[in-house]
Amino acid sequence: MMTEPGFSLFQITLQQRAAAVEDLLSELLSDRPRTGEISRPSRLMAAIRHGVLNGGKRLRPFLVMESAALFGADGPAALRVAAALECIHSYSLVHDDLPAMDNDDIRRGQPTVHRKFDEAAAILAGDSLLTYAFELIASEETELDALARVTLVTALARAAGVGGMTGGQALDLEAEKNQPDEAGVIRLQAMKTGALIRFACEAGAIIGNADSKDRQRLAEYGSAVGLAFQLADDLLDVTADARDIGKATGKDAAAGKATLVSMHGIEWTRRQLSGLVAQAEDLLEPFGQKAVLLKDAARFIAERQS
Ligand code: GRG
Repeated sequence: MMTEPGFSLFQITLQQRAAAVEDLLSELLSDRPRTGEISRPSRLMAAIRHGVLNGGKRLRPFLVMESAALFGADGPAALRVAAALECIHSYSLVHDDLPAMDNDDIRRGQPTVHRKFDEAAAILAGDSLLTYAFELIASEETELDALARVTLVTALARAAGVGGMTGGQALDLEAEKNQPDEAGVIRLQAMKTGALIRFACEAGAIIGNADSKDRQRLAEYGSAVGLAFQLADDLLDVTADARDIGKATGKDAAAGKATLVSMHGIEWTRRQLSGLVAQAEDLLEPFGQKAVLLKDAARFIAERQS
């Protein structure tokens, strides 16, 4: 493929994958009731669309699609799983922004869902996205055999649940009071943000019917990238301007929350990020040229500015 001047193949592919998943999400989240539904309340649907179709980077869908591409499986089934994962990610942001959690007014440069609508709408939008994600994967419209769909549903439920994202969020809320040590911070981050990113990469292997060795390799790549993602996020909280990243900054320090950046400093964090990128690249070595965009993704996530 020819690349446009100034844009890398990675950036172009990220945009193309994002556009494809957004097209599918627009269709899936329209006001039109789908088979088996009685109706779709229009204000709730508007709140849901505001939470999902408002300009995210779509990194998790990209990771699903590119991991599936390693096994020649980046077709419609992978796109539906990618869309389902973005529904869960978006729900987590909508709920995380609520007054009872992080109490944020701006997300992706726009008013948060509870600010534009109200708290009840934000809670229901998140609940709806969570359940819809599982329907999307389990549905017979997803062109995968039943075992693959059940395997994906199980892995996603674990990643999003008490042993993953929601458990990590609970530990994170406690962290402001009980100041976890380094191992505690790494564990809570692996749960809160790492688990969904790990799932994104492992999902590609499940969709592609990969053997257990390759599935494990992709999951480990996802863990390295997940940790890098969170470290980069903590770094941005210290170094970035809120206008540039479309959300509030300086929140960790204001909340007295320990992060690896507050424990070890900016230079240590940058060295760790380089080490995680190298680890991610090593894990992808057996896939050769096919994995070049996933290697770029690891670097992009570690060096991201938003
Ligand atoms: C409330 C159930 C529940 C869980 C919340 C993931 C999470 C757990 C909260 C998000 C809070 C937060 C800002 C965490 C930092 C890492 C993160 C998930 C950032 C946002 O993800 P991006 O950068 O966002 O991929 P976009 O907007 O590009 O989709």
